[in-house]
Amino acid sequence: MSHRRWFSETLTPGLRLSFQARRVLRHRKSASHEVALIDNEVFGRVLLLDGAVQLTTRDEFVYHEMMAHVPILGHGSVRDVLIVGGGDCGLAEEVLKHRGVARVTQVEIDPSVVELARTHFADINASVFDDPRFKLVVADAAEFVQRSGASFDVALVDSTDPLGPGAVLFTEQFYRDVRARLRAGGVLVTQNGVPFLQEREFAAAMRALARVFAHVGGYAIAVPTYFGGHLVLGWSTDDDAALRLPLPSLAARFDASALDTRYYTPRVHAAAFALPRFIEQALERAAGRRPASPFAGD
Ligand code: AG3
Repeated sequence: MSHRRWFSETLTPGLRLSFQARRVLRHRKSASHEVALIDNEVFGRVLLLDGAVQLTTRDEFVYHEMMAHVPILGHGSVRDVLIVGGGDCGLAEEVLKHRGVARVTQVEIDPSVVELARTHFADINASVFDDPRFKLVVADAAEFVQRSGASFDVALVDSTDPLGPGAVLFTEQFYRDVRARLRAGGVLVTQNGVPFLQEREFAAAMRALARVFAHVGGYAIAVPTYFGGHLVLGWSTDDDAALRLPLPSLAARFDASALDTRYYTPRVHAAAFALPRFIEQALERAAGRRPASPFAGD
């Protein structure tokens, strides 16, 4: 019999996804979150914020590669990237692998998450802290995008789910303020949860995005510890050129980037926009139009 403690994701009423802790590395309330960091036999280090899994050492590559490389390679000439949230800095690491990226501004509300990740997720973020292109701003991102005069080619919202401090990052006003910070051809990618379990939240966010941007779509990824099936990353832009890029051009960009990936490939990039029907329909209903997609003309 083991007496090791179990930690649970409690995001969905009626369900618990539990991880046994070989070690509890941190469990306390910060100013904005209940933070739990444990070491688990299967997934390695597991970070939970307010009872929702944020990342694990074992499967973080899926989410971080797909959130970074799909918009950056699709856009093709990204210089300035805004990251909203992303306190573990695993996303910044993927973004900074692109040599053409000149500056990454990351706006995170909770510095204790950054400090914790710096100690315990060094294998996925150590390079970020020595990179002169990386700038961390400790602030509420909703306020930051309202008052900042900076411009970005890509904005990535690496948020928690729409509860607590993260809720403001799913509002129409926030999306309008982000849009105002994007250059022509700019793309916003958002964390939009697992539609199978979070259909209402997914639809609400897509509805808000569709009120703000000319083209709204999404692409699906499979992250083992985001329970409930595909997680969708939202894709919003006023210029859908990046979606119409032929696969051979994308493949050429990928080769030129010399990225060493474990999930992302140009084919996976294109295919991820082929959404399972229930997700595509939910998106279409919410947006009031067909999702922006490389397959939109099919
Ligand atoms: N933040 C997004 C986690 C979303 C999980 N939600 C869910 N399973 N419904 C990830 C932080 C990684 N940098």
